[in-house]
Amino acid sequence: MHVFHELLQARKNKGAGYLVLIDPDKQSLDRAVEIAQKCQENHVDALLVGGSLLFAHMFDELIKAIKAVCHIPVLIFPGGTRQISPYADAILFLSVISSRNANLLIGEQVVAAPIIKSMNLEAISTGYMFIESGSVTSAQFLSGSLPIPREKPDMAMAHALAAEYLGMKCVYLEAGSGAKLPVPVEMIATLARYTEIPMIIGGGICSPEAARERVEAGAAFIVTGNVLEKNPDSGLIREFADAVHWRQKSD
Ligand code: 1GP
Repeated sequence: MHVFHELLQARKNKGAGYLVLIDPDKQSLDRAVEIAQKCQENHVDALLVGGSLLFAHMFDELIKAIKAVCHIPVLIFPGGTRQISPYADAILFLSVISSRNANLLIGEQVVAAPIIKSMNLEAISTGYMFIESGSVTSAQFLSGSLPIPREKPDMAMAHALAAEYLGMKCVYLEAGSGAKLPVPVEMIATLARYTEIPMIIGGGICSPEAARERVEAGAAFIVTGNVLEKNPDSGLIREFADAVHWRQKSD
């Protein structure tokens, strides 16, 4: 079964899906594998691997090591064309639709596409948009683009609708890793009213309650990164999973 289809099934059965981001630059390989294992044991639906930069020379090794101990899907969440690996199950094929920089909209994708094809990786077409989150995040800074203002849900909705009409499979509203403020609930609710493609919401989500509020507003998938890097506690992972999987009570 294709990874995207599997994720949509998880969403259908559980209400929403819970994804955990593992940034290779934020911890050692061993610790990353340990977090991945805990995620699998505590009902995380899939892992994202990637980061804004990539200092660590262990991208392939990390994914291989995770795949050796985890059967949940591992998706690449690339900060650039250096972050492509044949060992992953799929890649979020991002186009930064909140930007007006042609390179981020189509240039990087043209470089990456033949590599992805040669690796036979599943590419999940994703409209990626930065949402203002209280301060400039690494991803926003590196992209050199302005985020969508947080008090303008209609602006985000128009971008998501454009992504849908362009045939993208999902949109990703990104407040940025470690964001002061997560994507506003009202913005998610507006998108849910007008668009049909699934919404991935990430950046600055620090509590199960914040995750749940966003799911209730219409998020299809919730991503957390920092909160578990700081405290990779199995109980906390399970609380997040339970909050996101509102249709299913965990055992
Ligand atoms: C995923 O970048 C985020 O979109 C992860 O953000 O590290 O703030 O959870 P946090």
